[in-house]
Order: sequence, then C-alpha cells, then structure tokens
Amino acid sequence: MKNPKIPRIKVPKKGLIPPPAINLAREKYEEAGVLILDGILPAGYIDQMRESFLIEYEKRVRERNLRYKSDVGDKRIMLSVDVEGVFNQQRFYANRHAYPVLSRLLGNEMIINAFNAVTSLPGSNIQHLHADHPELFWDAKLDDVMPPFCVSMAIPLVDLNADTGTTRYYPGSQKRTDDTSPKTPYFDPDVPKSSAILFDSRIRHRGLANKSDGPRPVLYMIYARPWFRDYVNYDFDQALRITRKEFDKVRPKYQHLFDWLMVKARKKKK
Ligand SMILES: O=C(O)CCC(=O)C(=O)O
Ligand SMILES: [Fe+2]
Repeated sequence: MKNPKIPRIKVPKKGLIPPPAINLAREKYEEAGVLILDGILPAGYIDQMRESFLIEYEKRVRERNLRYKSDVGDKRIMLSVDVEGVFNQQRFYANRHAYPVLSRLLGNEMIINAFNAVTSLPGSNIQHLHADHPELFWDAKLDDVMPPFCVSMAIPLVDLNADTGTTRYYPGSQKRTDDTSPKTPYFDPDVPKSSAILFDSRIRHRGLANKSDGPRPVLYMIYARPWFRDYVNYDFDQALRITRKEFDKVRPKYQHLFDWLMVKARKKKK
C-alpha cells in the first residue's frame, strides 16, 4: 500500500531544510512516529556503502562468526557494523539534512546508540510485528506523553519496494504502548536508495518478504538522548563499534555523538 500517511520531505538539492519546515517535520514525526527524508545522500555513495557492506557481511556469514550476528526473523540477519572507511563519514552520521531534524527531536546532546544493518536474504518471509525497544515505564499514562528518546535512521542500500520488500509501519502506534496489536492502519512505503526513514524505537513495524533475487541490506544509525541505554537488542555484540583511530577522524564538533564509548574508554584508563 502506497500512502501519504507517512510524512515525507524531499530535501533541497542545495542548501538546508528551512527551520520552519524542521519544526513542521518534528510535529509530524511526533504524531506518526516515522518520517521519510527523500534525497539525503547521493545514490553513488549508497552504492559504495552497499559494496563495502556486502564484502564484510559475506565474510562474516561464511565464517559463521556468531558473535557478530543475530537472527531477527526468517533469513534476516542483524550485524553490528564498524564505523570505519566509507561508514565513517560526516555526511552519513551527521547528515546535513537529517541531523537538524534528529537534534530537534532528541536535543543537542544526542548520541549514537548503535550502528547496525539488517539484511533480508532472497526468499525471506514477512517478519514478526515488533517495536525495536519497549516503552520506558510500562504505564500508559506516562508512556503516552513521553517525547522521542531513541530514533533510528534507516538507510536502505537497495531500493525498497514490493519486490525487494519494504518495512511496514503502523504510524501512531508509538503512543499506544499498552496495545500489543496496533489498531492503527499500516503503510508500506516505497523508499528509493538515497532516502532515509526516521522512526521511533517504540513504533510497531515489520520487514516484508524479499521476493527479489538479491539481498536487501538496510543500515540503521540509531540516535538517542544521552541517558538512554538499549537493554534488549545487543546481548550478542557491542552496539556501536569504533576504534580510537577511527574516532580521531571525527571532527571535534561531532565527537560527542560517540560519548558512550568515550565514557567506557575513560573508565578503563582509571
Ligand atoms: O527488515 C526490515 O525491513 C526491518 C527489520 C527490523 O525492523 C528489525 O530487525 O528490527
Ligand atoms: Fe525493527
């Protein structure tokens, strides 16, 4: 189902999203729990990331290195991805279009909580309905008024459509946290390479079947308020992987994004 119920912004080719549009985007996001930004990255860069990712991914699966791998459904594999090379680029983690929207949602102190990829292999079936992270308090009175605290930026490395399969979202379901099967309608957006999907960690969603004959990798750069820790998704691996050498390549202005790791490094030194 193609439907405009998921708010969508086509970002300007030159310049930035104007501030009033960012405010509107925030309002729409807070209502829907999901927002698509079209045209945030050049398709050529996405192709480079896909090439790099598939080389690394195939190696890990071949080695059956379970430390780095978790099954998140039928023929659907989640891997933590190292922030290095083509992935350690400001235009990606501090994207000039997405970053202002994300910091409007999460505050200027936001950090990166995790960086990973979910790859649906050819023939994978529809995924179970889920939210990536539960509500904070398990009390509808509190959770229904909670502003966003963790937002994923999904970057598809192939076009998402009825053939490759897309992610089905239930806009508004992030507010109805006591509801195990959301009554809100769902939408299956077509999302071309070079677009991003921002979505709330509490929104209900599921990956659809991959009917194409190629893998469907989607990168997830996950941002959060600085106090938030995901306690459900990363038993299998470190949620955010960056070496000191790679960290040193990050411009000081954006190093706070990796604060979580730096806190760990400081603790180790003591
Ligand atoms: O594969 C998809 O489209 C969604 C994957 C997903 O939501 C997950 O693994 O948490
Ligand atoms: Fe998910």
